[in-house]
Amino acid sequence: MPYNMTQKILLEHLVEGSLKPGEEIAIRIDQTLTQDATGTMAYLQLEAMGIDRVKTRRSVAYIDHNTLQTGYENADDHKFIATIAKKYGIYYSKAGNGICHQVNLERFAVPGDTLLGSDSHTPTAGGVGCLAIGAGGLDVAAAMAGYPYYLKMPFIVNVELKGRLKPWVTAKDVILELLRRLKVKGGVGKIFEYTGEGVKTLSIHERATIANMGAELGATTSIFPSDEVTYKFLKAQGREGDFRELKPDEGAEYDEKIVIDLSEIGPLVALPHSPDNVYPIDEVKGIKVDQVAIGSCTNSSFKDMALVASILKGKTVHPDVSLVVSPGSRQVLAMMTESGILSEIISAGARILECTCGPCIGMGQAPGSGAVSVRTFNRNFKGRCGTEDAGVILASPAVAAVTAIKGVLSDPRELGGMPEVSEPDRYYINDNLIVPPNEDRKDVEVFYGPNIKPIPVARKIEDKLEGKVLIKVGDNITTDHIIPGTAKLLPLRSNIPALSEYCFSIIDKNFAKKAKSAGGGIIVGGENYGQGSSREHAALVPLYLGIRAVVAKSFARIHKDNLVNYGILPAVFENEGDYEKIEEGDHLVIKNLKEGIKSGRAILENIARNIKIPVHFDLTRRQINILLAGGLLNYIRKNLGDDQECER
Ligand code: MIC
Ligand code: SF4
Repeated sequence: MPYNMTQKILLEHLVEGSLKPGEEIAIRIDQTLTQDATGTMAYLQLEAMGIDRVKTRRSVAYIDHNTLQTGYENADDHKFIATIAKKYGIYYSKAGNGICHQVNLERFAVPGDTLLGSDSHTPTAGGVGCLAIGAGGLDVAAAMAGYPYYLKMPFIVNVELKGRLKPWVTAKDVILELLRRLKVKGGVGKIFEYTGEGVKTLSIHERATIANMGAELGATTSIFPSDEVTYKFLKAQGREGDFRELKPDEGAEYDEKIVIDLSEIGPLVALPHSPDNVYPIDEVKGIKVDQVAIGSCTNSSFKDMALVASILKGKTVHPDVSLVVSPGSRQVLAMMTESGILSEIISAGARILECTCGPCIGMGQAPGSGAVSVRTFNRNFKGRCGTEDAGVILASPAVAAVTAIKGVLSDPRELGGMPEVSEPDRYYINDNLIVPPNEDRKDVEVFYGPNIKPIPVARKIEDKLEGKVLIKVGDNITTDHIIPGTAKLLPLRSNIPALSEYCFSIIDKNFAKKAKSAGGGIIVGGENYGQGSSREHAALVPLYLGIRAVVAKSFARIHKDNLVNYGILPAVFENEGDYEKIEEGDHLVIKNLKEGIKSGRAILENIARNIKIPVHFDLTRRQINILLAGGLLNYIRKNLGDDQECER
């Protein structure tokens, strides 16, 4: 039988189940990655699993998010992660080495491998044909401990790329075109597999940009073939030994098909406050801009920087604009230095930042009040940049660079001919900021700073669930709404009690107070509740505040898994219109919940209005058992045992 690329990799890694869309499957995980904003929790959970060393072929802990050290917290967390890495046989990529997804692509991603990462943009590695999935920290800890990763078999969408991009049109515009067509929930429950003649016209970093922002579609992952372009890239990274060809078999089948003619796309931008609020540049150019930020795991490769430099060369950044540039990795920065493009960018007036996530997660460079910031990043949710009333516009590096010079949102095509920028034949290779696993791990003492507080313990589901509706929110609520990032709150990622004060603060500053005084309660949400980041803090903080259930029209994949992993019930309205029948302050009850969870359905009573509302639970058998056991950690401890560990 002919297989597509996803099926090939899944079959090679299948531990349980069959590849029928919607069925639960379990796959063996070859590699994991964590970053520092999700890593502390993931490693605390790994410790609780009582293993001696990681069971994966390779696990890497990156320091790239929480790098502003305005107090002791982030530095302490880094030391915790460094010592844990030593103890459990994990590679440790130090601060300054680069953003996890960029460094992973350069140094570790392998075609045909499975990778699980505690960051939603883990699919970036799909650029080299790796099946890379983002998950909550607890799921990643379980994978490090050797357990397989469970997921509902997604539908596989074939995106056929035809033709070739026109000058000044980039990979960013391709994924913005998909977001324009499908919207932020268009990819939920799906894997996007790219094929077609157009693929070979794209470099690995261009492919990675597209795979990266598949996360904004809500997709489980995105994957490209591994071909001669991949071989050339791996060889240039000194890793040709990792190459393996990957392509779909002749006649391979897909659940859906989308065709994109690359030559028909023009430069696009996403206006505030959603990555799917996409417009052709022609329709929106001229908007006055205060800040331009170039970087992030989406667009910070050497080629991106070289294109930016070619636009900035000999020019000066507009007097009203602050241009900040953060190269994706030290490899990129070193090559910018060697090639001279760094000085071109500096001469134009750019401010050079560390090779980290930086402004993308509001870790510095928050724009001024009411400011407009054009960014080559992947998310523009309200408040994410650190300034609640600022507006972030997502754009390609070409649009960003020309905008920085002109001071208004501009079309790079007005610059005339596009400079030729090619990928290097050899990248700068120096892994001295990656500490390899220690063979002698016995005497390693793990360092715990005073900011590390115990993780809240998941509760077992009770037969009668009741509570007050503490907040009712609309569609596409992101995990940035549930618990924001930014330089102020990220240092509290290992301190859930302190972090909990900010739950939903972007929507309702009194939420935490209300939740505490009510002794917990229920959240009501719209469609695609919990989209965006993988941060399990968006489940841990509500758990700490006593939230027992979220009732929504639909859920984003990673967040739903996180809720289940921490014993919070995700319930879905049987009839979407019933969303209107609940208001904040209503008292809700579900009786016979255990039976309801097992049968997949229950009745939610709105006591205040005397209305009965049918809800269902879209849970796999395993998720039902996790909820009944009181969360994943308890489930692993009680129900599995070492004999069920994934054999390698
Ligand atoms: C993000 O881009 O939102 C983050 C910060 O990288 C998150 C992880 C986190 O919240 O720590 C993600 O994408 O998963
Ligand atoms: Fe970092 Fe931004 Fe990428 Fe998240 S999206 S990993 S914050 S660069």
